[in-house]
This record gives sequence, structure tokens and C-alpha cells, in this order.
Amino acid sequence: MIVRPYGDTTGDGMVQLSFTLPIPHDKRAEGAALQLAGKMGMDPAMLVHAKQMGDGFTFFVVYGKVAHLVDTEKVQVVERDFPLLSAKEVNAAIKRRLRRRLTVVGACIGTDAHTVGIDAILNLKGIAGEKGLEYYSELSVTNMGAQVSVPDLVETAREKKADAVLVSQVVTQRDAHLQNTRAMSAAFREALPAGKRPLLIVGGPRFDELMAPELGVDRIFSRGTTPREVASYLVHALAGGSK
Ligand code: B12
Repeated sequence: MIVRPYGDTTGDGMVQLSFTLPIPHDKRAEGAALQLAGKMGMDPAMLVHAKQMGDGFTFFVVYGKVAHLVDTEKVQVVERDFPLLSAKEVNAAIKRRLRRRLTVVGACIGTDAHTVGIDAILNLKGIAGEKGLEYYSELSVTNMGAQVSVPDLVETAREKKADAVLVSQVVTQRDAHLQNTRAMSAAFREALPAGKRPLLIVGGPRFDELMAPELGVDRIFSRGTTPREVASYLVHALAGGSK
């Protein structure tokens, strides 16, 4: 299906864009913002908001029309290729298939201190009305918290005989999330032979889920992930599905 963005009337092509330019706020700055929007294909472009952000920086919001079309048939995404299970089904599948608890070690690695995301997945409290992995009786969860070094993570995973390692990366400045993930997966490959390596899962709001092979991990979870999705994936990948 071919679709166009919509602002005021169906198919009018209107989009909104925000950005910052490293110049103080004045008339020229507003003109510069419109020039950028024009070069990006917005025609006409209207400035709807401009605000100086500290010395020498201005934040803009521009609203305008684009002529581009989107072909939904050509969109590439990672579709969920496993069934979404209830906590009861997850526990039963692990019990039946593994005959022991499934061990998970989680951490936020590098200098990243954003633990809300990994806590939402792991801690009992959970998120969006779902309990976290600690709630599942057949999952044994170790949450190492924030700013964990890769060597410490590998060591703990080895010590706990982790079936899966769950890593969170929220900060994306200078592609820190990609570099840290690559370093983490390389360290596991180096430390443990294939077959002994835990399942490697990373998550965070700005990951591209299609990048798993290139980052050396088994699965990427992005914005809005819920603990149940992760628990269902663990069963799918480590306990031979739900049957
Ligand atoms: C809260 C917050 C903080 C808190 C963090 C407290 C804590 N204990 O976590 C504090 C105040 C400490 C903080 C500090 C900083 N922050 Co901050 N912070 C935020 C904020 C407002 C919310 C993040 C959050 O909690 N989201 C809620 C959770 C539930 O969502 P989530 O992380 O996306 O997690 C979900 C999914 O992504 C996924 N998921 C996440 N991880 C994992 C892992 C696995 C294994 C799986 C399966 C799934 C999964 O599941 C989760 C549940 O659905 C964001 C802006 C925003 N609105 O997002 C900025 C933001 C992330 N912070 C930012 C920045 C820049 C910083 C600082 C550098 C600021 C500074 N100059 O000091 C510092 C860095 C500190 C550090 N060393 O990391 C930037 C990052 C920009 C970038 N491109 O990298 C953001 C985007 C704000 C912004 N627009 O500038 N921050």
C-alpha cells in the first residue's frame, strides 16, 4: 500500500520536524531553519516554534509539506516469530523442557546509568501492568544494575552459569550503544566456546532490531518492550518453544 503523511487533510503530505542549529535565535536563524527544511524537501515549510537553548543554540520546530510516498510493502522489520505466553505457560515450558530454573543475568553496561528500562524488564514491579522476570518462579534473575563493565558481566554470567544475558543500552551518543554491544558480544565469544555461550539479548529505545547479526547478539528489543515478550522469547530460544 502506498501512503503519504497527513496533517490537516488526508494525504496532504504534512510533516513536523524538530532540530537545533548552533546559532543564536534571531531572524536570520529562523531563515536558516527554513533553508534547511527546504533542502530536506519540505515545500512549503513553516516555522512553528523557535527557542534559544543556552548561548548560541536555537531549537526549531518546522511544519511543512513533503512529496514523498511510503510503500508499506517495502518496510523491513523484525516480526515477533514466537508465541506470546502467559507467566504460567512460561514456567510450565521451562519446567518441562529444562527441568531446572532458567538463569538470567542482566546489566546496563559501559558508562550508561539508565536502569529504568532493564529494571522494568527484570524487577518484580515490571511495567505496563506486567510483572518483571523476577515474578516468574522458573526464572532465576540477577540484576547487576548500572555501569557494569564487560569483564564483570562475563565473570558473573560464567559464575551463575547464565542461560541468557540481558544488556540495556539507552545512551546512543557517538554510537556508544553499538560499540558497547559489539565489545560485549566479542568478550563472550572470546571467553566461552560456542555451545557454552549464553543467549545474548540487548535492549534500549534507540536500537534498530534488524542489527542483531551485525552486533553479534541473538536478539534486540526496542521501545515499549514488555517482560512477557522477553520471557516468551527466552522459552522460544532456550526451552524449545511452548509445546
Ligand atoms: C530518566 C532519565 C535519566 C535518569 C536515569 C535514572 C535511572 N536510574 O535510570 C538520569 C537523571 C540519571 C539520567 C542521566 C543522564 N541522561 Co538521561 N534520560 C532519562 C529519560 C528522561 C528517561 C529514560 C527512561 O527511564 N525511560 C523509561 C524506560 C522504561 O524506557 P526504556 O529505557 O526505553 O526501556 C524500555 C525499552 O527500551 C526496553 N529496554 C530497555 N533496556 C532493555 C534491555 C533489555 C535486555 C530488554 C529486553 C529491553 C530493554 O524495555 C524497556 C521497557 O519497555 C530519557 C529521555 C526519555 N524520555 O526517554 C533521558 C535520556 C535517555 N538521557 C539522556 C542523557 C544525555 C543523559 C545524561 C548524559 C545527561 C547529562 N548530561 O548528565 C546523563 C547520563 C548518565 C549516564 N551516565 O548514563 C539522553 C540520551 C541521548 C542520547 N542520544 O544518548 C536522553 C534521551 C534525554 C535527551 N533527549 O537528551 N537520565
